[in-house]
Amino acid sequence: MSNIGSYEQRIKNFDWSLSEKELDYKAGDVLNIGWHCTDRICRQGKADKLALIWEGRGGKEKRYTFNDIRLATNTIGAFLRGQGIKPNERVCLFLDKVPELYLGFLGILKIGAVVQPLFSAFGDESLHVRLENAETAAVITQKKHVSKVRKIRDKLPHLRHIVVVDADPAAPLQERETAFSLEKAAPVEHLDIHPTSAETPSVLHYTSGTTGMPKGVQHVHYSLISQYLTARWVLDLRDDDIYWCTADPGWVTGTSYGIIGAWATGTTQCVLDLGFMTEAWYKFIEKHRVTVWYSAPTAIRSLMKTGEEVVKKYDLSSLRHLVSVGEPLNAEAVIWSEKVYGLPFHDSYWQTETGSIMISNYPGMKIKPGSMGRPFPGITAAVLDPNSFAPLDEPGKVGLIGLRPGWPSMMRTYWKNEETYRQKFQNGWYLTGDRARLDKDGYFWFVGRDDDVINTGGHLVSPFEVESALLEHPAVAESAVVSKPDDINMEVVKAFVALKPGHPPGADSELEIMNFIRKKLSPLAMPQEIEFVESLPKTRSGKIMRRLLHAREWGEEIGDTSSLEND
Ligand code: 6R9
Repeated sequence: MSNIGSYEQRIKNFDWSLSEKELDYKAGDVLNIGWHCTDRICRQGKADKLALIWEGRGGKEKRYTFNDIRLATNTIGAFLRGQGIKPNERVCLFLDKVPELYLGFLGILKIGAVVQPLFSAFGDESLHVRLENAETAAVITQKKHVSKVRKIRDKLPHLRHIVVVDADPAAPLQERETAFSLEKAAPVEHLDIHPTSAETPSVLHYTSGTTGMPKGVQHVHYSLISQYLTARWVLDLRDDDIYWCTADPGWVTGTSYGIIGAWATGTTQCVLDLGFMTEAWYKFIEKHRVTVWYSAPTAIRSLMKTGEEVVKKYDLSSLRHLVSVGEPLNAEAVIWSEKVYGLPFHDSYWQTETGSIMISNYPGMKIKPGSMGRPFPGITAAVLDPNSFAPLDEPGKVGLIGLRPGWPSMMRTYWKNEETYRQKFQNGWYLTGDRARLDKDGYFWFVGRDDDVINTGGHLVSPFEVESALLEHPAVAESAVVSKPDDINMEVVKAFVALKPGHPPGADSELEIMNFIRKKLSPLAMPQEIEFVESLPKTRSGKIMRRLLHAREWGEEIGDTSSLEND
């Protein structure tokens, strides 16, 4: 029996106080995510339970119990406090997926400071924009990344400390730099946790940059109430699970569920400090007996590309629940995973701004492949008319996904950008900027970003639909569909396609694939042009940067590309 039990029962009379009770929280209490994920779990008699199994390059492994992470987060917190970091100041984590990233995150929260996690692969310019905007007081980094910070530190008057977690005793540190070694520091048994409350700022996440300039999304400690319960009911985390969230904490999935959701529920989680590699991933699941796996469509598509044969080389029988987030999960991928792993991927939909899962497929609930599922209990989601912002009554109509504000993990503002924040609300709804349709059973079907839908001769074509169809073609490994200008139809469909090995690009392939789509969807949805590429531009969280391809087609400015994978 899953944690959520019956979805229908759960949505009746749902109240967030249910989650508050499970976390022993009452309005007005001190609420600190750092404490909840460590000290509280130890007090529940799980001090010796494994919290983190970490694997680095070359198979190097480290293990931490809940007591170990309680001590480590105390130690980091005390160190930062000793450096003069004050509550509410921003501390940036600019680290690979090393243990200090996960432990630093909670240590910063324990002293009431605000965590600003950034992808370690960011270049100095991307880093500069975000540190300047957040007026960040300290950056915690590794020696391999410190040169990027050195390059920009003179332009950052607020940056007082650059902390290097693996400083080389032989290489001298420079101005504002301090060495801190978690392994060598004396463990701090007792730390005065800063008495943060529900509305105290906690995490400042810069959005993935799929649209426009990066914005700092401000979350508060009360987000825990949503993150905890969604981890229990969507990820279905239980006491004996070995959980693997493949997301980097530079992305909200890696913090809400790769740190907070995992540890607030007292779950053992593993981390692999390595990019995507099919066989290394399967080996990791086999070795650690992973039971719950939270990943993203881009990874799933890559696994599909490597095929079924390789799956047979590994014992993946420990897996019991698979969940996906970040991009549309194509029906094809759900069917494929059911076939090869014996388990379907469950789609989940949310955003940096929402802080936790909003719409999802729940364990035990019927999956309609290609659908995102239904709203989490306590979440009111609707498909809105794009002009009146009133819910569309008729099922099947495409509109904007709106969410009724008021759930615990909703962003509180965009950092220093209240105006843009306010513009996200209309007629009492928070506008996600995504489009979907609702079916008669209350399932949401993603159509595209509000700015992605292709209007060809008055017919709306979803790039997602075309991409899904393209994936069903045996030669197609990956695709991105954008609009391109057209004299008669205003816009037509253009596809960028990466082919599987052994399938040569060329006019024949192009015609073949066009016909395939024409037959499968409609002549309108058929790409008028297919451009074959080696790979597609992606954000660090794996989203295809359609915006970039779109801008190229329309001869527009490309805008901020700081979160591009290959910049
Ligand atoms: C968690 C996260 C949010 C945007 C969102 C939407 C897209 C996320 C999706 C999905 C289709 C899903 N998105 N999950 N689209 N199906 N299951 O991804 O946050 O990086 O802020 O991105 O990603 O467009 O609006 P974030």
